[in-house]
Amino acid sequence: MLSKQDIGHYHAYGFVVIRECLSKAEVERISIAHRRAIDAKASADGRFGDSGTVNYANFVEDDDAFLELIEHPNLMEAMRDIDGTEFLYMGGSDIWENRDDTPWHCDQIPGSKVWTAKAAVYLDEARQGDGALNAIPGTHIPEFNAAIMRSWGKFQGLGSPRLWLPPKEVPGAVSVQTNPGDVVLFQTNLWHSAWRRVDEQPRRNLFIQYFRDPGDDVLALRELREAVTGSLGEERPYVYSAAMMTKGGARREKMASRLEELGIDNVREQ
Ligand SMILES: O=C(O)CCC(=O)C(=O)O
Repeated sequence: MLSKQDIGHYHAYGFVVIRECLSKAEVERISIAHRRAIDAKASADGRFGDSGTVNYANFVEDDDAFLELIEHPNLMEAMRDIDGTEFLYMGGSDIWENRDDTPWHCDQIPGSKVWTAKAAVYLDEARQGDGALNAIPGTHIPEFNAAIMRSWGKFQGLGSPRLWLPPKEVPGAVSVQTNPGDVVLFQTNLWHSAWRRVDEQPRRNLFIQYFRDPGDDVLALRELREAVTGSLGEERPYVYSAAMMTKGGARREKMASRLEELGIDNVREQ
C-alpha cells in the first residue's frame, strides 16, 4: 500500500517508487525470462550510442512471468491508491538490455496533460549516475513540462523532445534509486533520462504502458482511443490475445471489460 506521502509524490512530482512491489522469487523468475526473451528476440538499437544496447517491443506475451506483471496485485493496489481505480493496460510494452545513456527526453510532445503512465521494472540495483532513472520532478505538469522545452529543449528531427543542456547539469534533476523488486510508476510526459552502469553491465529493464482510467472525461477518453489505436498494428491488432485472456483470470477480465465499457475497439482477439 502506498503511503499518503507516496500518493502525493505521484500527483505532485509525476512518479512514485513502489518499494518491494515484486518478491525476490518473482524478480528471479522475471530475470530468467528476461535473459530468454532478450536472447530470442532482441535486436540492436543504436539510437543512444554504440555500446550494444538491444531491446524489442511487445514482450509481455513471451513469458508467463511477464504476463503476470500486467495486473500484479501490488501494482494494481498502488494505482487504486493513486486514482481510486486501476490504470488500464493499453497494449504497449518494451524490454531492454541497455548499455548506453538514455538522453533527457519526455515521451510526449510537451505542453499537454497526458494520461499515460509507465511501470518500469529495473532488475538490477540502480544508483545515482549508475543505472538509475533520473527525473525532473513536477515536469508532468503541462506548463512546467513546456517551460523546460521552451528553455532548454530541441526536437530530434520529428521525434522525441530532448534537452540541449549538458546532460549531467540539468537543474532540478533527481536520481530515482531502486533495488530489484521496486517498480517505478511514472507519467510519460515527465522529463527523464538514465545513465549507463558504472560496472559496464547492461541495465535490464522492462516497461509496461498504462492509461489512467478516464472516467467520464471525454477528452481523456478520446486520447485513450488514440493511444490504443496507436499501440496496435498488423502484428498485434488487438490489446489482448485469446491466450492472454485465457491465462489472465479475473483481474485481466476486469481490465479488458473496462476498456470495452469505455467503447474501445479491438480489445480482444476474436
Ligand atoms: O533507460 C532507462 O532506464 C530510461 C527509460 C526511458 O527513458 C523510457 O522508458 O522512456
